[in-house]
Amino acid sequence: MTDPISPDSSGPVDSGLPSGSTGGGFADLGKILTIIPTYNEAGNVELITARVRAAVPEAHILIADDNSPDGTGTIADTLAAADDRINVLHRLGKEGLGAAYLAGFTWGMENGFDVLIEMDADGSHAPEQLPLLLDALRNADLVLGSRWVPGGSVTNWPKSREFLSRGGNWYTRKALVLPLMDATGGYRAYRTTTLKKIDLDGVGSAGYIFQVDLAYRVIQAGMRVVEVPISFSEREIGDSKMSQSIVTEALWKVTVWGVRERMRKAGRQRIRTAKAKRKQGW
Ligand SMILES: Nc1nc2c(ncn2[C@@H]2O[C@H](COP(=O)(O)OP(=O)(O)O)[C@@H](O)[C@H]2O)c(=O)[nH]1
Ligand SMILES: [Mg+2]
Repeated sequence: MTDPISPDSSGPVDSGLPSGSTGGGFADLGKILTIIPTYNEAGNVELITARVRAAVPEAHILIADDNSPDGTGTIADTLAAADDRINVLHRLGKEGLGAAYLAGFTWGMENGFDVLIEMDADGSHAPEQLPLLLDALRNADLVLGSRWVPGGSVTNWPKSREFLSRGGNWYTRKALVLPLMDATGGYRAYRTTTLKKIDLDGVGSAGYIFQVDLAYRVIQAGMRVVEVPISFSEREIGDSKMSQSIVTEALWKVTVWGVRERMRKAGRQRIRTAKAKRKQGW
C-alpha cells in the first residue's frame, strides 16, 4: 500500500474521449473508489488510471496487484507517487480476481469509501462510461455494466467467446432464477452499505463465479440490482487470464447452487403443505 487518502481536491481533466457524463459530479454518492485488479498489466495500467482520473476526477483508484512478474506493481507505485488519489495494494502472489477484489473491498471500507467500483485494467471496461454506472447507483444498491441488455455491445470478440458469455449467462439465469442478463460481467458499482449487508465469507475467488456469487447474494438479500448497457471491447494489450478451469468452476457452482435452492424451496413447500393439512384436521 502506498500514499494515504487525501481530501478531495483535483479538478477535471479533459481526456478528449467520448464521455458518458451525466453532468455534474457525484458528491451525493460519497467517496468513490475504483478498484482495478492487475496481473501482468504493465502495458495497460498507466493508460487505464489516466482514463479513470479523466472520466471521474473525484474518484480514487486502488490498483490491487498480485505481485505481477512483468513489473505492473512497480509502475503502479510510480503512478501512486505522482497522484495522491492513486493507491496500490501489493499482494503476495496470484490468488485470482475475486481474492484481489475482496482485499480491495476491505481496503475501501477501512478507508471510508462509500462506493466501490470493479473495473478491469485492460480497457475492456471504458472508464468514460463510469458516470453512467454512478448515475444509476443513485437508485440502486448494485449497478451492473451489462453487455447483454439492449444498447450493450461487445467488440473484437471471437464468436466462441460471445457464445460462452451469452450461454453462461443464459444458464445462470435459468439455474439460479436470476433476473439478470449479464451476471458474469465485471464492470460494477457497489454501495459499501450493500457489501456490508451480505456475507462475503466463502465467496468464490476466481473469475466469473466471483461476479455471479456477489450478484446472487445481493439479490437474495432483497436489494436492488440495476443493469446499464456498456460497450465492452476486448483488450488490445496483454493476455487474458481466463482459463478453462475458471469457466468450469463457474458452471459447476451455478449448477450446485441452483439444485440447492430448488431443494430448499421444495422443502419449504412440503412443510407448508403438512401444516395446512394439520390445520384442516387431516
Ligand atoms: N490481482 C489479480 N488480478 C487478476 C487476476 N486474474 C485476472 N486479473 C485481472 O482481472 C482483470 C480481468 O482479467 P482478464 O484476464 O482480462 O479476463 P477476461 O477479461 O475475462 O479475459 C484484468 O485487470 C486482470 O489483470 C489475479 O489472479 N489477480
Ligand atoms: Mg479482459
